[in-house]
Amino acid sequence: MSMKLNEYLSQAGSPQALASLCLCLAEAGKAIATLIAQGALKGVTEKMHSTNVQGETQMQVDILSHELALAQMVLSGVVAGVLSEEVDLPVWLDAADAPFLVSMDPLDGSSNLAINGVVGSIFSVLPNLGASGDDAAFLQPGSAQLAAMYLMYGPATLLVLTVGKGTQVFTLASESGDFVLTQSDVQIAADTSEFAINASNQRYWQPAMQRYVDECLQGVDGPRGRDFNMRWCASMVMDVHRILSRGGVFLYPRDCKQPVRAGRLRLLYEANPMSLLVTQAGGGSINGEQDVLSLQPEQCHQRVPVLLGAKNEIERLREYHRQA
Ligand code: AFP
Repeated sequence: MSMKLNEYLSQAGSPQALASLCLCLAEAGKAIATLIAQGALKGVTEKMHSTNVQGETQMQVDILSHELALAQMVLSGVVAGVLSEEVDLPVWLDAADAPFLVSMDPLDGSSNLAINGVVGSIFSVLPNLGASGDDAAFLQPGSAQLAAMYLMYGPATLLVLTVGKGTQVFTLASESGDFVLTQSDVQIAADTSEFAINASNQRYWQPAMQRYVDECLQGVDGPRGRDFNMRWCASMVMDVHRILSRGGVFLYPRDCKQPVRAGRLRLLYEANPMSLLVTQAGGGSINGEQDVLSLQPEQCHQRVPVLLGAKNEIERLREYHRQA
C-alpha cells in the first residue's frame, strides 16, 4: 500500500504544525489544478490589464491561484505572513505568533497556459522569527527554509516536497483525492549530457556561460568529448522536474539584456525553494560563484541568476565563473 502525504509527514517526524501546513498547501494545489483544467472555458488563458511587481502582465488565473493558496494558509492557522509574486507587499495574517512565513509563486509559468502548457505552484516555508508585520522577516537565506514544495499541473498532478530529509514525489490519486508517494529520496546524477537554457539570450551572457554552452554545443569534437541535448520549457517547475526525474542542468544566468536585473528568477519564491529541493536530491545550485541557499536576501522580490542540477556540471560552471 503506497504511503499518503500525511503518513509520510508523520513518519518523517515533521512537527504537527508543519504537517498541517503541507497538507493545506496540497489542498491549495488540488484547487488550482481544478481551476486551470477549465482552460478557456473559465478564462484561464486570458491576460489581465494589470501587471505584477515584476512589471509582468498578470493573468486572471494568477490572482485566483494566489487567493486559493492564501485561503488555505489562513485555514491552516500556522502562517503569520505570506510573500507572493502576485502582490507587492507581504500579506500579514491575523496570526502574529504563528510559527511560519511562506513565500510563494502561486502559478509559475502561467504564460504557458495560453498554449495549454505545464505550469506549477512553488512554496517556500521559513520560520517566523517574531518580527511579524516587518517585511524584512522574509529576508532569510534559503538555508533557513523548513520546507520547500512545488505542485506540477501536468498529465498527472504531482506534489514534490522536502522537509529536509530528502526530496519526495507524490502523485494525486484522482479518485481518492490523496497525494500518494510515488518516488522517494530522489537522487540527481552528478553528471549529465542535457542542459536547459533560453538560447535566445546568448549574446547577453557573461563569458563563463558563453564558454560552458559553447563547449556543450561542440559536442564529441569539443573539450567535453560527448554530445549534449538541450531542452527549454519556459516553465521552471517543468524544467526542474525533468532534472529531478532524469538529470541535467537548468540555467537562467545573469545576462546584460537588462543590466539592472541580476537575472530573471526571484530568489525567495523560485530560486530558494527549487534549490532546496535540488540540493536535497544531491544536486547543486549556484548564482555563478555562490550557493543560492547561502545568499542573504536584500529585497523581497529580488532576482538572482540560477544555475542548478547535476553536481559535477554545477561545479564546472562555478569554476568557469571564478576563472572569468
Ligand atoms: P511566467 O510565469 O511569466 O510564464 O515566467 C516563467 C518563468 O518565471 C519560469 O518559470 C521560467 O523558467 C522562465 O520564466 C522562462 O523565462 P523566459 O520566458 O525568459 O524563457
